[in-house]
Amino acid sequence: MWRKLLTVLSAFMVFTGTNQAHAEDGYDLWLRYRPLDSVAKARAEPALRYLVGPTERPIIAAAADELKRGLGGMLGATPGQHQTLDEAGGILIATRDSVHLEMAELPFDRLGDEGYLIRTLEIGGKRTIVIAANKDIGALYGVFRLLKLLQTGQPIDTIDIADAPRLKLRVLNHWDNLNRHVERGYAGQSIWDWQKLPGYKDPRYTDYARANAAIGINGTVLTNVNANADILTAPYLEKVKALAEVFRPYGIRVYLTARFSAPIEIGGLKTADPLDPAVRAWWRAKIDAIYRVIPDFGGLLVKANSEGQPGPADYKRSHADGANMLADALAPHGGVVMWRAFVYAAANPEDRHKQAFAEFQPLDGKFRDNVLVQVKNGAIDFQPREPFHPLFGAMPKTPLMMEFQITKEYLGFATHLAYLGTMWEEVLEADTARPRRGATVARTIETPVDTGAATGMAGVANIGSDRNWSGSQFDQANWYAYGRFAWDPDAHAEAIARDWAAMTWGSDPAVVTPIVAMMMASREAVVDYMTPLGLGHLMATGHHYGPGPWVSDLARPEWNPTYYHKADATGIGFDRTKTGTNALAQYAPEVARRWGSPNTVPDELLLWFHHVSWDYRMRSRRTLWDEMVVRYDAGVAAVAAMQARWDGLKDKVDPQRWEEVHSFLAIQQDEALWWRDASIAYFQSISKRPLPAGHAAPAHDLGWYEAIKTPYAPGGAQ
Ligand code: GCW
Repeated sequence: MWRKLLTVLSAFMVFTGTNQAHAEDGYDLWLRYRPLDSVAKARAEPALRYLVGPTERPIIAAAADELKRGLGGMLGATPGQHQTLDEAGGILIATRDSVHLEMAELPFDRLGDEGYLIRTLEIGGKRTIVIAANKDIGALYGVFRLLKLLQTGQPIDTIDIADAPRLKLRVLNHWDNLNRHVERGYAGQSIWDWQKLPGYKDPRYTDYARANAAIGINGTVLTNVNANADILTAPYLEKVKALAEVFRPYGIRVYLTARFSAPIEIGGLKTADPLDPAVRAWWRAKIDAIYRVIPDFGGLLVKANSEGQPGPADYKRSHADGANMLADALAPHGGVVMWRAFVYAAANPEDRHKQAFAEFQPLDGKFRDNVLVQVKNGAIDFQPREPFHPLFGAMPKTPLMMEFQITKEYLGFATHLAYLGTMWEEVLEADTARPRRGATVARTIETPVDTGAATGMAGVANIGSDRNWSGSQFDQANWYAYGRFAWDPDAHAEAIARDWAAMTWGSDPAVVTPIVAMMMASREAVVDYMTPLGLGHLMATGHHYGPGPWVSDLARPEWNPTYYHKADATGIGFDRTKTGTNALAQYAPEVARRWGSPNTVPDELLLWFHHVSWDYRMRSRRTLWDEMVVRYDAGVAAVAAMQARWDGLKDKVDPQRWEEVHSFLAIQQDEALWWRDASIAYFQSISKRPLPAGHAAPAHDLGWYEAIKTPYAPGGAQ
């Protein structure tokens, strides 16, 4: 068989030339491909002398290109192209239908449409690395995996890996407006330069696609959920088409947001009622038109009847009525609707925590097969810590898609180092206990509701026009980790951090170990200095930059921090037990029981579910008030510890990126202190308790903190 394999091959490359080192600004993300050290290089080189693959296919061509680029960078030579593979070994990229693999008996059935395997085989006494998949996209993912092995310093002498994604839809949500403002974006403008599209396809779009394909992302929603109907007009669809063409060789489909009132705004109709035949016909025609322009269009994402967005409730119709109308129009083309469950209503006095569940859970089973309900990880809004959303596990007949926020709207924007992998892992491994114990959130989103039904995860992107893409070097890790969790919701944050650190900063353990330590402690530090012990939503108004726990005068009650912490002379916290709003009843009885008593709820969620006395005895034996102060200080101290670790890396990483991180950590230190001082000053004005011994008084009085205004903080809603 291998004779055949070795003869009918379309292209391969040998190495010539050298790789140029260049200054580091973070642009290369996890695709840096810097030269390997001499030992790793010597180990890798013999096996990698040749590269083979059917490069007439666009995705395979992209895979071959990437391999060439990666090996060229890491081994210090550029592969050249040849027509046949000789007996010297090499890399074969192939799909199941390839004649080269006819006799190989590889376990393709386990790989699905997007999985791959990588195996080292002896051919003529030489090593050949076979990257094989059912479809081309699997081969591309396999190439990225092989490159990762090299980047992270793994041996490649004998490889035997088979991997496949656990979720079907792994998409980014860009909250990008057509004027290039990015809502909750802290990394510059939108990378979509609509003005120059379709005429100019910025090379950056290709790099975006490469970076995403490297972590398995297979879809991107280009536009903000606070939607503008213009994106659905013919001129914009031509622009979207241009982007779709760039992304296609990387297995990435484009999706758009649909403004529910588009039939009125761009269609000239009088209504957008989803049961009105003219409205239905309008959407059908619009969606047919989209597919004529973009045949592999992914589908639509909708935010309806939330925060002022139009929706089916405007016509007294349900979310299912609205979603199903779009789903019916998309179904003939294989498209999906991602319908967001992030809804809460101005007029509804009910605990905001309960509103999405109350509205959506009764609709279980009422959505078409090609609808996914997209649920934020928690019931409020991407706080530094929230319990998992009670909808997970509670809608067994409806595909529920996880929505994470990669951009750090509530976690200090770009300058606070906060690795979100630990937060996502915490949510994904939480036990919903539905229908029985052990049904983690990960399990509920991974398990299709029927054979072949859609599954998915969405991440609100932190990508912008900044040279480093994400606003800071470390925020790249959140984009990276998101992709890894979307591929495998049972993945581990620490292993992901390790890979990212090695690929981004260098695989030397003296670099990786302290960086991973910084990352793993970082999110808890933010929780501690902003919202310890289950507090949440205490950020300043509108932009959410800085502390605002005192704010109580906003039009809607649930926009006010005081609504969330409910501090008064007796104590602090939101009673969501039976004596309060009973939001706990939306969880499985086992979960509700555990969280329903201050004695059994973890400290981390105490004030989320309970209003407790300032003098309540914590597990630490400290009073609640003392414990709060201790936590604020622990958060600030954790930032100082990150600074010390980073200082120790000064000579071990490149100067430009080191300086940037160093400066950002100093900003974070100042702001952590600001949060700590402002919060203590405010809560002490209510608790009237002294600070525990050894903990300093805030630098200023409460009025000083309340007077701080930052109207130009970036990323606001527009
Ligand atoms: O987190 C909040 C943000 C809004 C956002 C909204 C949502 C896009 O503050 O900016 O709007 O959630 O998720 O729809």
